[in-house]
Amino acid sequence: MLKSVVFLLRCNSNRIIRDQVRYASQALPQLSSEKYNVKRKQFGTVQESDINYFKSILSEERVLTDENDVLPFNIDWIKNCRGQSKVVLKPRSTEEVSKIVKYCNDKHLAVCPQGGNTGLVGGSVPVFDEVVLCLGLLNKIISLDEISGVLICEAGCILESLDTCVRERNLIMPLDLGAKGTCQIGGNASTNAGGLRLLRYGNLHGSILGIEAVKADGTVIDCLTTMKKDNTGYHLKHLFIGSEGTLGIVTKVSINCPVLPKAVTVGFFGVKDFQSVLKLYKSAKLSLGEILSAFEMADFNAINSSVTNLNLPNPIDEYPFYVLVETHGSDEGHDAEKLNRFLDKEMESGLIIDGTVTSEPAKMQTIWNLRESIAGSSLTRGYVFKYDVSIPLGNYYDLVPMLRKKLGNKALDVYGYGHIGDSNIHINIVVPEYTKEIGSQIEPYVFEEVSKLNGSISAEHGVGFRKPQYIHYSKNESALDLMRELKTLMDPKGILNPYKVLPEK
Ligand code: FAD
Ligand code: 2HG
Ligand code: ZN
Repeated sequence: MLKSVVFLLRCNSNRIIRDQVRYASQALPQLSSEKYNVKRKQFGTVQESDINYFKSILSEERVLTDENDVLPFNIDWIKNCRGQSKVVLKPRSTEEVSKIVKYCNDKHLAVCPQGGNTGLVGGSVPVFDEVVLCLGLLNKIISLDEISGVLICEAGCILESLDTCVRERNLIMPLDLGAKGTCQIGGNASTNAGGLRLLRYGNLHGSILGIEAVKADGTVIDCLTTMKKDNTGYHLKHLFIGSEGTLGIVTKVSINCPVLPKAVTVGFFGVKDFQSVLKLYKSAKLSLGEILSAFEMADFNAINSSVTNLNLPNPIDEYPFYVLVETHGSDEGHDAEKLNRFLDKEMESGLIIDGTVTSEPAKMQTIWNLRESIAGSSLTRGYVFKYDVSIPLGNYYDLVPMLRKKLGNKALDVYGYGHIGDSNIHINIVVPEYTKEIGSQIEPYVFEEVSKLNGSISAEHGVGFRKPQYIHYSKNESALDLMRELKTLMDPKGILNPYKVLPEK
């Protein structure tokens, strides 16, 4: 039976955001414009008359202008970028978003859309004085069809809250990531977020069935279909998925939710070298088949970073590499048996040196925490250069030892971890502090090497503010020209998220 639920989600991540803000105000990052030597484009500057207009459509309390209130919206999650916006707007509906964007377009005011501000490439914060368009109050679930599994919701819904909600109806969200408690579905759509189970549930170009978005001139594009099949002309939703707020503001999505697995099992294994990780991946696909839902790898330094910096327990001994395998299936005994059989087989073959398999929720959570916490584990040690690349599996790990050798003791730590099933490795380089000198030893070197290996310089986090000048390593000039033509068509004045994604000609 078709069931429709209309209710409001409460934002359960305020605490996380506030903690981050307190830290940010203690140690303000350098202004992005100075750090990266960027020139302001010829946009208008927000005037008092503009603020009055915004207050007239949103009401006083949803227009932030106090410096302290605005500050957290100017700083990104890794505290690498800092913008200089003077105003944050908090619309509550598509109509309000449309009015704001139309007004900004008419007045030539630049706009920076912001979701949960967990992006890792500086795309979510302004560079200069762009108006910050905070989507967090567009947080209503509009409907959930329990039979088809199609959820329709507003862009500001927090991923974890959506997951909690659909779980009550025996469904799950098709994506999961370490930032789930703060990131928003509109931000996920706009970055085409990958995450921990892409291997099983596919990427958002497939899971997102429809999108409602607001163009730069304020036009609302309603492509919010709930149909899995819709071949009526151009597939416009894809323009907004992964375009990082440069082509439009995502206001609603319809998304296909898989069924809640009755049985979940997690294995955590110690492995002697990277070749064994690859062999194990092949073997896991053969042994576990359709129940394999995640295959993650992390080197010793990555796991050690969670263990030593965050005091998290490691359920097994220390090994050069670790592999996390998860299954989603329908029969607990059956799935655990399959995973145990895989463990026994590969312990005997020597691919797995040590391991643990569990279906107990608390134990599974401990293992996932260890993996998901790696991203934030070194942030208190200094500055972390983060690379998010995809490389064909045979060469997947090559860059980590190369970077260790190249940087020597200039780096406090270099580690690699990631989503093997997606050929996506995250390389984190921890240095005492950011300097241009160390930056120039790493970039463009990393991107050149990725390009030589036929990889992508951005597998899942996007291009944002940090990588437009390197996008040519993964996109040729004719592709970039088409991107520019699309941008001009959809946002002729270039007000949406300037300085991001597209390189200067
Ligand atoms: P924001 O950071 O606010 O914005 C990201 C970009 O999207 C910006 O360019 C912004 O302008 C734009 N944007 C946001 N909302 C909208 C909207 N409604 N309309 C138009 N544009 C919009 N990413 C992965 O892909 N996989 C992972 O496994 C993963 N793990 C992470 C773990 C941690 C601990 C952290 C901090 C980040 C991780 N990320 C990961 C990166 C990040 O969480 C994702 O990119 C996420 O999708 C961003 O969502 P957000 O709501 O925070 O968006
Ligand atoms: C992950 O897979 C994220 O944990 C974050 O994509 C990666 O911070 C990173 O480098
Ligand atoms: Zn990732």
